[in-house]
Amino acid sequence: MILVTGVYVLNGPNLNLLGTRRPEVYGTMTLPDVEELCREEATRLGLDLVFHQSNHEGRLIDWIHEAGARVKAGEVIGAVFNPGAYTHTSIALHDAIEGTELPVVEVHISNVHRRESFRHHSYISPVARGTIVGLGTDGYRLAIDALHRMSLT
Ligand code: CA2
Repeated sequence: MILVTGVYVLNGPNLNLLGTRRPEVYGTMTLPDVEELCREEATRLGLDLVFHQSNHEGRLIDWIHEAGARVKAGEVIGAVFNPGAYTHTSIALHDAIEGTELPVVEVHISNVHRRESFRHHSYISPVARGTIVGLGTDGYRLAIDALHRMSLT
C-alpha cells in the first residue's frame, strides 16, 4: 500500500498582489508562480500540495483547523504559513496554531527585521516550529523541505 501525505501552504492578506508591485521588496514572482514552485518541491518529496491564499483571517483559521485535523489523521505533515500582515496583529491565528498543534513553518519573503519596527514582532513565531525570513520566495521551498525532514524524525 502506498501512503500519500500532503502539505499545506497558506498565504495571508495581500499576497495575491505578489509580482504586481514592490519587486524590490517581494521579487517578481506572482502567487501562481509560488504555487508552481511549491508544487515542484512537494512532488519531488512525494507530497500532495494544498495551496491557499485569503485576505480574511477567519478563512485562514478554518484552513489551520482543517490542516491540524488532517495531521492528526496522518494525512498531512504540516503547513508552511506566510500570514502576511496578520503576523504582526493576530492572536487568533496564534491560538489556532497552538490549539490544533499544527506543525507550522512561518515564512516571510522579505527580511521583516530590516523593515519598519511594527514588522519586527510576530504573534506566529512562538507557536511555529521554525521561521524563514528574507530569503525571497525560495523560503517556501526551504520550508516544505524542513517540514518533510521534521516528519521523518
Ligand atoms: O515578507 C513577507 O512575506 C510579509 O509576510 C509580506 C506581508 C507583510 O505585511 C509582512 O510584514 C511581511 C505583505 C504582503 C503583501 O504583499 C504585497 C506584494 C506586492 C505588492 C503589495 C503587497
